Parts: sequence; C-alpha cells; structure tokens
Amino acid sequence: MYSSLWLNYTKLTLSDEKEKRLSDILSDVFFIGCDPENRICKSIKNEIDTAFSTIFDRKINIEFSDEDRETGLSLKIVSKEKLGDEGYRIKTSEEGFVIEANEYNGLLYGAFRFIEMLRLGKLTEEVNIIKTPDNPLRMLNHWDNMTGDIERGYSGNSFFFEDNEMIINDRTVMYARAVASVGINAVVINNVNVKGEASYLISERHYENMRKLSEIFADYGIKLFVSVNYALPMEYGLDSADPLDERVIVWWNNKCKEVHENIPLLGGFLVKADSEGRPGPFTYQRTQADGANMLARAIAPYGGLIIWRCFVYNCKQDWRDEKTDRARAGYDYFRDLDGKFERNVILQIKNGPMDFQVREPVSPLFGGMEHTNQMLEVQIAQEYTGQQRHVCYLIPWFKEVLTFNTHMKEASVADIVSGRVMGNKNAGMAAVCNTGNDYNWTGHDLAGANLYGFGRLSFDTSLPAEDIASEWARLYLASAVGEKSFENINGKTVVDTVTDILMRSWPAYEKYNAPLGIGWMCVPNIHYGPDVDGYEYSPWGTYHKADHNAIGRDRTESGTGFVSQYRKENADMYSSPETCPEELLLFFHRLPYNYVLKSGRTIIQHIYDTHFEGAEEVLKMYEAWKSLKGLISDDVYERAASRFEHQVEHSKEWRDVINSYFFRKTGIKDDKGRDLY
Ligand code: GCV
Repeated sequence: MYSSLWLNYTKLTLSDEKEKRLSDILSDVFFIGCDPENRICKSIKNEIDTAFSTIFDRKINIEFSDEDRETGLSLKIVSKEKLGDEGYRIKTSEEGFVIEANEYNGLLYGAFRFIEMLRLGKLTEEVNIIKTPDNPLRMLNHWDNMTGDIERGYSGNSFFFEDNEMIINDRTVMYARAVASVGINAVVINNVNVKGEASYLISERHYENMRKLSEIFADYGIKLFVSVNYALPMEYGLDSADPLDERVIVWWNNKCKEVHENIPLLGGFLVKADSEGRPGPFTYQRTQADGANMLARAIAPYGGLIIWRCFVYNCKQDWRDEKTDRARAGYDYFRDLDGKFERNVILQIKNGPMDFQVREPVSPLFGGMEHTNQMLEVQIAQEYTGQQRHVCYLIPWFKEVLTFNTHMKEASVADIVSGRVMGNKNAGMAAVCNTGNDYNWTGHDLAGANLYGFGRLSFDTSLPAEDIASEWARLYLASAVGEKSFENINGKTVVDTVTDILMRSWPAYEKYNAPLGIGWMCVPNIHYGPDVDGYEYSPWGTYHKADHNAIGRDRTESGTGFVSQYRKENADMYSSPETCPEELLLFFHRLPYNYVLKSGRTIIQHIYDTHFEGAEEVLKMYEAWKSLKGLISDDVYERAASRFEHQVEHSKEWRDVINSYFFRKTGIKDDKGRDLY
C-alpha cells in the first residue's frame, strides 16, 4: 500500500463557467509529430488519460494526428524553435492549449506541468511559459542496501530491494511517475557504501532486473545509475584495484562492455572512494583523479558518466590535534586536481565542508575549481535535521546555498552546477533521498515537501521556496480536502497554514539545535537527539571546543586556515567576527560567551533565547496543525499530529540539554530567569 504523493488526482469542482469551458476545451487531446511507439510518449498519454479522466470525471478523446491542430490540448514535438534540452513551452492557442518540446523528456515535463497548473487553477488566464531545466542532471541518491534496510532511512525499508533481491512492481512505476513529474532525470538506487550483494548488482545475478528497472525509469525519462565499490575487481578475485595497473584497467573495460550489453540504458556509476573506510586510489598512492579517470575511460564508449564524491576526509583523527581540520579536507584533496578529470567525470560535492548540518558554510570547492564538472549534493533524508520526525522544510536552506556568491567570476553555486559558467553539460544537483516503503513514502507527511521541492528546485532554481511549499501543500492535500474547491475558505486555509508551518520549520529547528553554525552536538552514530559532547573527544573531526570561557573553532589564518580556501572576498568576510554572518560565527571563530552580537545580546544569552524560542515555535506549529483537524483527511492529520507531539517534547529536550550544558559550563544565569537545570 502506498499513496500517490502529489499525483493524487481528484475531481475538479466544476462550479463556474470558466471551469466548465476548460473541461470542454480539454476534452480532446492530440499528439502531433509524436511517435506513438515512443516509450515516453506512451507514458505522457497514460498520464493525461489518468489525470483528465479523474479531474473532469469523464472519458477524454486522445489521438495521434498528422494535422497541425491547435484545438483542445495539442502536444507537439517541434524542431523549428529551439526550446533547449528537456525544455518545453506551454501556451494558449485560439481554441485550446499547446505544449511543445524538441524531444520527449521536454514534452513529458510540459505535460506534467500542464496537469499541475490545471490542478492549481492556473490555466484560467493566457499562458505562455517557456522553461528549460536549469540543471542538466537532477538526481536522487538512494542509500538503500540490498538487505532492504536504508542507511539514514526514516520512512521504512527499501522499495528497491529486499533480502538481497530487487523489487520491481507497481510501486516502482508510481515512484518513477512521481519523481519525473517534478523533473528528476537520474536515480542511483543503492547505497554509496556498497556492501554485500550490492557488489553483484552489475553481474549476471541481477542484469535482468536491472534492465527491467532501467526501462521503467526510461519510460519516464529517468536514467538508472548504480553505486559501485571502487575495489570491485578485488571482489571478483583480482589482487589489486590500483587504477594504473593494466589488469585493473582491462577488468573495468571488460566489465563496462558487459554492463552495457546487459543494461544498455544505464547512466553510469556513483563512487564513494577513500571515505569512511571505503576503498579507493589512496591505497595505491594514486590520486582521486587517477581513480575516477580509469573508470571514466572504461565507461566512456557507452556514453556513461562517473559521478565521484568529494566526501573524502580522515575519520580517524586525534581530537587532541588542533591543526587538523576536517572542514579543509575536500578542498585539500581535490582543488589541485582541477582540470585533470575526464570529461565524463562529475565531482559530487556536499553543500558544506562537513556533513549536512542544519547550518554550514558553502563548501569552498564551489568557486575553487574552474575546469571541472561539478554537482551539488544535498540531503533531503533529514539525518541531522530531525529524521523526518521533526518537520524541517529544507528548500529555503538549499536556496541559500544555490545563491551563495563564490566570487569565482562572480558565479553563484547555481551558476556553477547548472553548467552556465563553464559551458559544461555534465553538471547538476543530487539529493540523498528521503523515501522508504512507508504508506506515505516519507514517514512524516510534511517531509514529502522536501522530495517534491528538491525536484522542482533542481529544475528551476529561481522558484521561491514559499511558492514550492504552497504548490505542494495544495497538490498533496487536495484529496485530503476532498471535493471542496480550493477556492473556498477551507482550501485556502489549509494551504496557507501548511505553507506557513513549512516556512517556519527550518529556522525553528536551527534555533533549538547546535548554536551559531558550530554543528553536531547530537547523539553519535544515530545522529538523533542532543548530546553536546557526544562527538567532542572522538576521531570524527567535529569539535566545538567549549570550555568555561569560550566556544567555537578558530578557522581563520591564525587557526586552522580553512578561511583561505575561499576566494578573497569571502575569506575576508569570514575572517573577522564583525563581518562573518552571525549564523556561522562559531564555525569560523572561537569567542568568549560574553561576546556581544549585533542584536546586543551576548553569545550565552543568544544560546538561551534561541533555544527557548525554537521550542516555542514548535508548539506554535503544532497549534497551527491542530487547526486543520477536520479540514484535511484524518489519516494525514493523525500521522503528522503524532509526530508533532514528539517534536514538541523532543525540542524541549534539545532546549534543556543545550541550555543546561552551557549554564553549567559557564555559571552565567539566563537574564530572563527561566529554568535551567
Ligand atoms: C552513506 C555521513 C553519514 C553516513 C553516510 C556518509 C556519506 O557520514 O552519517 O551514513 O554514508 O555521510 O555521505 O557517505
């Protein structure tokens, strides 16, 4: 059992003239210049059929036609006008609507967008939209293991794997439809920590199912990717994985040929090498480029890509060592390799230099490399942001990352990963996915907004986070509101309330979490719940260094020197506590608790205040959610309500543990006299 996510088509209430007219216009659909046998074309036809017959509650006439008609809804493959790779146009014609694209992915996205606009009530006016996706690759990374569990999965087990076998069923199709509808065009199905049976995903044992899956994905314009173990040849009996060893090269060449013969639609490999115990080229004193390029050359004849992660750091450092700084690692390992990667290699870089904290600076690798394909990696699985038990809508955060000016040719992160700056096509955005086999796919129903939002944002980075939230709320909760029109008071209340909750959620989470950008302070391994010193005396390189006088890490020139990895303008900005954005103050500086912030409050008072405020915000969000009882379906209401109950208590736990820790450490009282323990 599974929900249809935001593709839960429901009947439109055809109350007024406009909507009745729309229903008449759209009773005919024509495919023009389209190949009826094309797999994506078939999917579009099915989608329109399903959507329209439900929305209008009657059979729709769908035909392929050679005539250039512009009545009803016409979907056309056109060649005269250039609409860009995967781009589309939606426009009003004399007696209907036209969706045009140069190829089928574009037509698919145009069709999904059209259905969405129809459901959102946006087709009443003249429309003329041209949209080409901003990022060439819009990818989801699943960390699913073949045993069926999911690393950092918070919504059940895998729907791709169970007991070391692949699962392919109607849910697979639902997944492909849903993610394609928001523009996803690439999916990695297995964990980057490739373990056990996953080493054999590209072998006789699983070729047949992999091919089937790649075809289901291709029906929706999605390329299947697989995570591979860098030392795979050794799993198959070779005694080395040295990228310069001729035997290793020949092994991969043969493997890629065999893979292509068996899964011709495969997009390529994702690799986590030399990281957290994974094998990699460092074992052979080779560089990351040596490793990536060897694979890239092997897969290039088949048009494949190698997506190589930059999450390389020493996870066994000595906490007593003041000089080593984990934040530096990505840049230190990769910066000097700029320009040395094959054209079909893309470096996948996490948004920050650490690891998906609620707040981090942008990785200095963005802006550090001028001649290398790059992809931005974010995480919608809320590993450090409430694990889909706390509501935490992350799109505003991703927007901040995308708009960060790297000062490399004044390019933002979005400019770099879209390929706009370097004119490259092998670029884009990837998200560590938040789905599982729970009925609602994402555990918390509101976490669905992150899945929807990542797709929409990676397709169109200019979209405001708030618009994405309200679109999602309306599409997802449409069925919950039943057949009552969204134009009436209830629909609007639901959408406005849910949008407001979503927009408040990340700032609230940040407030009751680790303060001022310092990060961590969570329970080791599970990464859930407060434990201020949990990682303090550990080998993971994530220290806050709090004592009774001061807190924070000095990452300026006089400290670890991390700031100098940024272009001058940013290095200067971060170097001084006066110009450093305050939300990152303790990431870059070690400061006394009585240091006064721009608000006039000391750091210690800021910690107390924000933690009280954050927990208070959660209560308000829950109150707002309660006001929706009866307005949305009971099951959605109850599922989220029980998570809010937990979040209310758990945010208090965060508040009290953090505040009491610093009260005990400093002996400084809260100037508002609230309870500290
Ligand atoms: C897949 C963090 C997570 C790990 C994850 C790793 C990565 O360290 O805790 O579970 O491993 O990031 O991104 O590779």
